[in-house]
Amino acid sequence: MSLKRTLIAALLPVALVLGSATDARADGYERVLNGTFSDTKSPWWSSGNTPSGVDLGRLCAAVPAGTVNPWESMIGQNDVPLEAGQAYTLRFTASATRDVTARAVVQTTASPIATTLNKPVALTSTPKAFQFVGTSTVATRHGQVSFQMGGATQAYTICLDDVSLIGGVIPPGGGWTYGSPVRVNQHGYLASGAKRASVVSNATEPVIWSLRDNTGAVVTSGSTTVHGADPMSGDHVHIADFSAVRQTGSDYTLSVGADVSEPFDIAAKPYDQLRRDSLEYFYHNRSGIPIEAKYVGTSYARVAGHIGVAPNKGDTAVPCLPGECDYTLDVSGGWYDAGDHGKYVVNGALAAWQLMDLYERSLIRLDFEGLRDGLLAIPENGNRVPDVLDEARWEVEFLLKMQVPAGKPLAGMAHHKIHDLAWTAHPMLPGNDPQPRYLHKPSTAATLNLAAAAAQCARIWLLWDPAFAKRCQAAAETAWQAAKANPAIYAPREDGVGGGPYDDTNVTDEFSWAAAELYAATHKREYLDAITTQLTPTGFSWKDTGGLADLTIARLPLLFPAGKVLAARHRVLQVADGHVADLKGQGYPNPWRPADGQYVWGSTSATANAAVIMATAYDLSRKPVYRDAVLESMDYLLGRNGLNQSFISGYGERASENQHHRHWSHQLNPALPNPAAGSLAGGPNSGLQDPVAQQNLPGCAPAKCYIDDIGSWSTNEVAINWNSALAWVSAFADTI
Ligand code: 9MR
Repeated sequence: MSLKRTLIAALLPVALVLGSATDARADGYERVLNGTFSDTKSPWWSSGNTPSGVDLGRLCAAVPAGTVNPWESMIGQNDVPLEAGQAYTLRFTASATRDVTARAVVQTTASPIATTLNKPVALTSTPKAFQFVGTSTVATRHGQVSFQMGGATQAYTICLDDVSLIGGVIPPGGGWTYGSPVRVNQHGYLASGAKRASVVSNATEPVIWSLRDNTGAVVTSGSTTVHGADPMSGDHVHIADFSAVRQTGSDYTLSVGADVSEPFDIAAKPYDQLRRDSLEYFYHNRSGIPIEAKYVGTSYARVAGHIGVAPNKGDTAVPCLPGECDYTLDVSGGWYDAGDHGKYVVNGALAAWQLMDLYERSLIRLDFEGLRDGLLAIPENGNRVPDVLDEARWEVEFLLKMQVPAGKPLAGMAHHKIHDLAWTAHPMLPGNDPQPRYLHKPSTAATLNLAAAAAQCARIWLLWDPAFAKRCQAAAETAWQAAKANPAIYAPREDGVGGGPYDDTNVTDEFSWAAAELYAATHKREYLDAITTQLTPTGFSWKDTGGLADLTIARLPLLFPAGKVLAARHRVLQVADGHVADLKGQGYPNPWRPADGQYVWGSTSATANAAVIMATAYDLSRKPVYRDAVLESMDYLLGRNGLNQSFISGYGERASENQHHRHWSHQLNPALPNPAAGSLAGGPNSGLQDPVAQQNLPGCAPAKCYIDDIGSWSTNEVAINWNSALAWVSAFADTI
């Protein structure tokens, strides 16, 4: 506990005695979310045998008879923050359809369990208000408030309302410190590239910085330029520029007064390992194949997931959701999307496309490393095919399996996704997932993304495996025809239980992107005419793929009419200029700046994809400004940001290590590993959609809405489309 907090804690009883009206802490801070059940149950849950729902603004649950222990039938809320030594007051109103005694509990859930309070509650049919006080012996972000009804001899219904837990001295969203105000790329700077740091300082005049080597000797000094207020982080920022230093070395530090940055390297090739680690992320997350210790080491090795072996219910013969089709498909293989075990065609196609694009860039720029068989620790690393293509093929094979078979309704369309019926608990190794899995109905967006990736596959694999290329081409053209015949089948936003929705109701962009790839593969006029979108400052994402048409055209100047190529190149440069301006206009070097000031879910991928566009501009123009901006974007991802946080696990002193993932769950079970090195966290997200973010980040500045906690799926998940962007940029950064 910091001195300041110790003082606050010591003074708290005085404040309570005096009843200070001005001290918000005298009343304590609310620690549960949604205690009034105004319209939704979330984030409250109940045991599987205790179905519950919101009824007239209360949470009511059907308690079964026949259990023995209190905890065998529960209603609860997790991730409630508790502070050691602080008193908490639990209040609620409850009733039951029989006269029963339940228990009200505040405790931690991991052993050894620390109990703040555990009280009997006598319930009748008349709602009654209860109040209990207890003191927490531990500090945790993962306390639990629960109502335990197990042991009932007869079934009954319990209803709860106005649940409140008040206490603690750290305000919600407060108590954050971000370490040194001197913010650097904590991994390392390219010796021949730009080297800048951001310094949080309220000074309105430049301040002196010093660069020290790992002996502590000052290498050089200079003074900052005052950038000023940075609206996205809320910080007042200076910039220190030490680009002139080219001497390689490890553990340099940058200091301003007594403040010292995290250590960093200056290296000739700082990104060679990251380009491989970020690609090996995909092998780690493969479905349908054992992940072998000889490639990943013993702590990451695991059995194959979802190959029809119990307790798995998939993925070798997966039915549709009831009533939606009369067949099953073998959809084994592919990559798990993210922290969940879902597999989604929209996103999978984008990620596979980005890896194939990375390969193609390597081919065109003669980056032999990117073409190397043996680059990665994967089973196919001796098959004389570039490893990055092997990895992409693992996903493309899965995408092809998601197509509706000939002779069936909607033949040629792609099923939108396959995933568990309900969300599985954490931790959960893929092979242990017991949930039934279903194909969800086809969508136009999935069909077109499949068409795009399969067309690109057809072009690229001609060189390596013509038979596979032919299969890809047939799948792509069939998908295109099917999408044209069914141009408006949209995946619903509500379909988000057990898997994400990847919903999208505008597929103009998907048509256009697929058309660009199909034209490159076939040269059929029909496709050329169907390219209707352009790259714009909003770039591209899984939902907005229109800009990718221009990237494909710019990548393949010999395959498109000259007029289209010139226009696409012009737009790439123009959009890249906008990103460079946004990067330079911010206190921390983020080329992505949201027009509405709100950071999005997966914002680090928006940064990485903006860097992809600037990198493409560099490839087209060879202007150093683009190259430097890409490198500075890496600085942002690797720690030069408002949080002093590297979002890439294993890279930097303060790197994300608790990303939301079903089995990289060390935070929940020390026997399991942290995310593998090179895994990109989603990053700051103003939406705060998960309870951990809601508890700990309210009021955050957009660029600071991030918490490295496994429970924060809306700020700290990993995902294939985010790592594909990271892999692309890392490979680029390794070749310039
Ligand atoms: O990356 C997706 C983000 O753009 C959406 O806002 C969010 C909510 O729909 O879903 C994200 O994707 C998640 C997917 O739905 C399920 N697997 C995990 C993905 C990353 O969080």
